[in-house]
Amino acid sequence: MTSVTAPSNIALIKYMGKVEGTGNRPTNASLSYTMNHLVTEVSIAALPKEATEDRWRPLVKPGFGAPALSETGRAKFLNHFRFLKETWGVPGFHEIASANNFPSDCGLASSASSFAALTKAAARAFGRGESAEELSRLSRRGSGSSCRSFFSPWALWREEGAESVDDLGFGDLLHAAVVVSAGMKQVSSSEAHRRVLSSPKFAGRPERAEQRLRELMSALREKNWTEAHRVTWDEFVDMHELFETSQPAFGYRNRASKDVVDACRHIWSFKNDGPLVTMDAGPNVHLLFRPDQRELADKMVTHFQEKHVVMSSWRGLK
Ligand code: 2P0
Repeated sequence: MTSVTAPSNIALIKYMGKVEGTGNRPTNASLSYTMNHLVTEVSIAALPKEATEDRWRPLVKPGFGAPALSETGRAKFLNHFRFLKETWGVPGFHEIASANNFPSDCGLASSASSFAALTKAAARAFGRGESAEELSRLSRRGSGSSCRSFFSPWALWREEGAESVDDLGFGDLLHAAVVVSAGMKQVSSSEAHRRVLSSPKFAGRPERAEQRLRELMSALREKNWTEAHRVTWDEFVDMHELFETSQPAFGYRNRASKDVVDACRHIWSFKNDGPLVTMDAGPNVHLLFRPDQRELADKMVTHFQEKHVVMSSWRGLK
């Protein structure tokens, strides 16, 4: 049996919108920070010769919880495994077990860590020697955002697969996710990718994202945190406005998300400093702090914990 883990990642420049019919090729490049504290573990074991199909089960391991995989989610996961076996000419059927080290019902369950871990585990189980870049390209076929989970701390995904970016400043950041809602999403990410194409605001979206990517990478290289904050903020608002102007419109932001985001804006307005703030395709709010902002990070986490669960890279789940 082979077991491996892979981390999740949070995009600061978002993958939102696919070039149709191309196996998760994005309409714009994206840049993410790897959340090495939030991982999926996948194990793969060969089934006896009589087996007629691959199957999935929850992995049981202390500190890990099984992802709440829907029927569609399970099929997507097993389809990706079949794709990998076909690509590598691997015969037979297997049992895949997976679990996350973060609660699966906390609204952070991202497909990124699961598909990256599955791709890595399959490569290990079948004795493959592909590079991280090649595994990233293969993983993209299963779920786009997973291709960025092969590199740390920063990953840049332009088209086929992601690559490492080494010269962005500030070192290891502190990550906190303010979990304002743990419910299942009404609109899946895959559906969101389809629907945003119908928004009138999608016109010019790839250009806006590419422009922000250049601005964010320059800001991080030049250690301009304020500019990195501005660009990151504009980008998540742009993505959520696409959702909210799609046809039919949908949205993930709720009152609690707005309160958390407003509190961050308030901090920035009186301190001229604060965390990078972003939101994924969901209601929860992600914060990234520089290592020297530890005191502020602790204060903000303590404050948000009065009402919400906060998962942080330096204090764990509270
Ligand atoms: C991202 N998201 O860049 C963006 C921002 C959500 C918001 O990638 O259909 O699960 O499996 O390729 O990767 C979520 O979409 O979509 C996502 P598929 P995926 O992280």
